[in-house]
Amino acid sequence: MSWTPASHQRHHAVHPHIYRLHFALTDFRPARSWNVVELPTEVPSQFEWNGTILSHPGWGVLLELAAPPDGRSAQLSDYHGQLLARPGDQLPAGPASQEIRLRLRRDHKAAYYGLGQRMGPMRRDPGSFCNWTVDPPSSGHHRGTASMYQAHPYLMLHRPGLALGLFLNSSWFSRFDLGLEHEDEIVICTLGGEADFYVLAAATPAELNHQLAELTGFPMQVPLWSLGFHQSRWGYREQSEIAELVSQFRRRQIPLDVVHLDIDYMDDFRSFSFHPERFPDPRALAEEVGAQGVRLVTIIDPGIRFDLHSPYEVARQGSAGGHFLRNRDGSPFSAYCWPDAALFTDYARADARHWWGEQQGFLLDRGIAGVWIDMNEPATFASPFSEGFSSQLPVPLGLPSGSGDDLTVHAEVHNLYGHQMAQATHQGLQRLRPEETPWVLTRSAFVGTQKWAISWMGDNHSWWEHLALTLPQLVSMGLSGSPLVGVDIGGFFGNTHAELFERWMEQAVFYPFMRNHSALGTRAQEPWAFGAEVEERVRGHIQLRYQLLPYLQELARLAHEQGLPILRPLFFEFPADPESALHEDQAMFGDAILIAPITRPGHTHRQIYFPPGSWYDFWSNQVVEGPTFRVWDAPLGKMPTFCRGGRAIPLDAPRLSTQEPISGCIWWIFPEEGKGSARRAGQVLEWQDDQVVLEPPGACEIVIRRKDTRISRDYP
Ligand code: MIG
Repeated sequence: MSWTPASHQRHHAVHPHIYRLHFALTDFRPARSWNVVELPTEVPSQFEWNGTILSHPGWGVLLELAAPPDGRSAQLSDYHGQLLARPGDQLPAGPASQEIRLRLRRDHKAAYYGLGQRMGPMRRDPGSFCNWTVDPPSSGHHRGTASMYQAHPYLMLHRPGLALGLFLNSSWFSRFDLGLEHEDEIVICTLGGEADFYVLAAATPAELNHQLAELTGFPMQVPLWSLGFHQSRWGYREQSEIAELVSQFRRRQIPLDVVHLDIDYMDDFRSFSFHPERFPDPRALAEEVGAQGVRLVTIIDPGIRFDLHSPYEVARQGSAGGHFLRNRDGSPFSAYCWPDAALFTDYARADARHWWGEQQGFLLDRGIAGVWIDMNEPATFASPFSEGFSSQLPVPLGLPSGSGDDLTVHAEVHNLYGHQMAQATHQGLQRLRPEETPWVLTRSAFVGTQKWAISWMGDNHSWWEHLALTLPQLVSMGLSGSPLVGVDIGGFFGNTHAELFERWMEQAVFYPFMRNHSALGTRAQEPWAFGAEVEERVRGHIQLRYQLLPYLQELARLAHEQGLPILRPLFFEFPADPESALHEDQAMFGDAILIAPITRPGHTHRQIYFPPGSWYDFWSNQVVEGPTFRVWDAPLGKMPTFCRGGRAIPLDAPRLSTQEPISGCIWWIFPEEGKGSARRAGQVLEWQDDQVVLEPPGACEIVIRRKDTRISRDYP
């Protein structure tokens, strides 16, 4: 039975385990150059689609339509009170305002996850979510914030034995309603008049993540230095302040690999400029900190100062080359941001992306190691910042963007603005400095951005609540195909304080991206800002990060080669254990380390769920046999951390920077019956009972941490 006319639906497999279901209200349009799907060809498969039900002999019914796809004409203004478009702005006629709606039966035996960067619980149903990139209000995002900086129209469903992915390949505004509109339905709507679904079926979450990476891109490779500790702050105003900051780290023997320069370094907020007095010689600065093992990263904003008459060439060149967005009448489109009136690169055009990529040469010539791209939702404002507080004024939905066959309106590429800016930046770095792995950090992103950039979760607050929601947020990013993520340690807005900062630092040891960052005018939060005792413990946390680098590096490799998350929800590792689905205040760091952070003031112990298996306390070697619950001590400085029986973990001796040689390393084996293996770059460890083989031999000490031994803070 088929409800929609055959000419308005297409269906075929693109991978033995990925089936494409594509519906159109009227005609299908040709694929776009920015299509993020990387599997174009049709392949044989065992999927069966009968017009209503998609099934597979391995799993039975995967998805069932509750009603025929239908359409209506729609407008876009706000969503659950959040501003998405300029007041009064209209979606242009045609596909832009055609909403197509699909109603699927909700699987009450399953839990729904994914949907990328959100503020609520990891388990998404019941709930309502939209995909539209915004810079949320600085008063603080919270559980009710419908839209964040990134958009991921990717839903995951899990029930024992099945991990199902549903990627809606639409860059237009879309929304997913999980059981709120109709208790028994999943309702998915998108503008653009076409619903192009990829249904991914796998036996385990790990296989599903691999397939998602095959479909939308494998996470980028990251250089080792980027896995070290990053120090940042909005408000480091002088070159000398940066040099002093780095010497402080060194004097205090605190490991550090990267310092970020926020907008303070720019000359009047011009992207690709340094302030002539405050940052007179960036190259000398890069060399000075480089000699201490530290690299510099600079922030870059997409808004280019609308300044065609000064010696600043970027705006002139970009205009002359036709690389900026233009109004319908051909005049330059301009909006307010940090440099007041600004021009915006049209990243949907390949030539504009190339031009933008070339601009990175300015930074590379000055010894900058990586690029941090911000405000790329894009965030645009109603009046100049120089005149005081300004409210947001989104880019008009009908603004032309793209070129040739891909000429379209902003509404189609809005969600891709950060994604394509990341692509342009990454490819520029690659072209200009092919001998080094590019490193780009982005705020806005879409599905597929993982190929071009890592990301942070934007402007959080120094609130316990924001610390608590970090784990669910980061593991959800990993489930959605973006494993390389972190949040501002200590909180961005607001003033942090000793206890919150410490608890944040001890959790952040396990973030794929570990950066301390805070807003202009807030209390200092460098590792020594809270006195000697806190500094001592915080140094220990950063040292632990450096000791774990060989393990983390291996996780980054698995992310790059297999699409695996680095921080994983418990159910990812224990998909057959229903209890593991319930504890989002714990996570797995890879497959071998369980963390159970403290995220509340004053608490010095907590309940921990131990999934099936043996769990060795990292600090004492006390062993717990799961599945079980325990109440565990968690004094400051000893966040509950456990190693999984049957696994091995490589640790390096602490060092101050990844540029220093490794002075010693150790393999900890946590025995369980039978055999196991583990690797670190250049080395494989295999064991069977007491027989241990290290290949190549000799490089690291091997310690079997037996169940009956006790240790105390036993760093190599
Ligand atoms: O309007 O560059 O999320 O990390 O410090 C604020 C200043 C602009 C927002 C980023 C934040 C950064 C800040 N930026």
